[in-house]
Amino acid sequence: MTRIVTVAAAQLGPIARKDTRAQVVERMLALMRQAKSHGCDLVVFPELALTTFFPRWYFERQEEIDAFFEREMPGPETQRLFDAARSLELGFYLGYAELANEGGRTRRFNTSILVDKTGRIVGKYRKIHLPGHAEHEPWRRFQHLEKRYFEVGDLGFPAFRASFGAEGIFGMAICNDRRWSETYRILGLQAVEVILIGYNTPVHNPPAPEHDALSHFHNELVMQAGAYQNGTWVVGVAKAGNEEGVEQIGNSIVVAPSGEIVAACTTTGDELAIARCDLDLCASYKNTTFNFARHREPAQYRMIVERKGAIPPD
Ligand code: CDT
Repeated sequence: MTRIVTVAAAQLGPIARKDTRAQVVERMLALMRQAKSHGCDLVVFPELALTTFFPRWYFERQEEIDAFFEREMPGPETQRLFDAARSLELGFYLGYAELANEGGRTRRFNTSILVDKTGRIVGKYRKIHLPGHAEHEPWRRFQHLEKRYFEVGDLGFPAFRASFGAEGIFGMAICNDRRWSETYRILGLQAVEVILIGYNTPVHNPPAPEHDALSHFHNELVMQAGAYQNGTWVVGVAKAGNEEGVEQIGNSIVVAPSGEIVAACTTTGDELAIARCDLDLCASYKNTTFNFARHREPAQYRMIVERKGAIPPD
């Protein structure tokens, strides 16, 4: 049996601060049309895909910060993406900054949504692992103020049953989440078959410049391991290139449940990497080496953690 979902990792090159949402959406629509012409079912865009990566700057005025946020989804500029999903019969994953009003409180999250081929939102995720810092750190060449501008996501790591060419179980994560094994395992425990991940990763890591030369290696390492150890496809998609003076890795990839990279972008501009993902390949790993029901030993993990006095798992 084969369940094929043809996926496009839709990498975006740099987005300048002066670029409008309409200009960015136009670039995304071009990638969607291109993906359709290659027979794709699903297009995956990066984290915070509609604007420049604004946490690199320290802003004091809240209205300056809020200018980067979406108050509704779809909104006036993003409606065209939903219309294209419907007319092209092509799903998409979109990362954006979400401004929500919940319980009479304004809340800000680094969010992604999964939209099906009819233009309906079938899944939503709010980034949990926020990297960087909350206070202005002038010693850095550029800031990484996600801990200042966003709340920690409050939706957990939900998996969604959805259909993109074939029916499967889909999960989402955002950028720094991909470095954490918990991300993949929580989704893996829900039998996930495809994990979609958008990211913005600078080549230079101010607190640890000794890691800079390893940025591509670490990017591939975490997604390949996460895919293999959970028997799932992983689609990692970058906002790439020199954005407002900050060099960002591209290296967008599609990883098979074997852990092998089966498609990759080769530029740091707008580019598609396309892969025919057979969701039934997941079973070959989920039913053997990583048969969780048979081989995981959660009771033992709890005892080890408790004996060592570490924080016990929930
Ligand atoms: N956007 C985001 O989460 N970026 C972080 C930068 C951390 S520097 C290692 C990332 O994990 O890619």
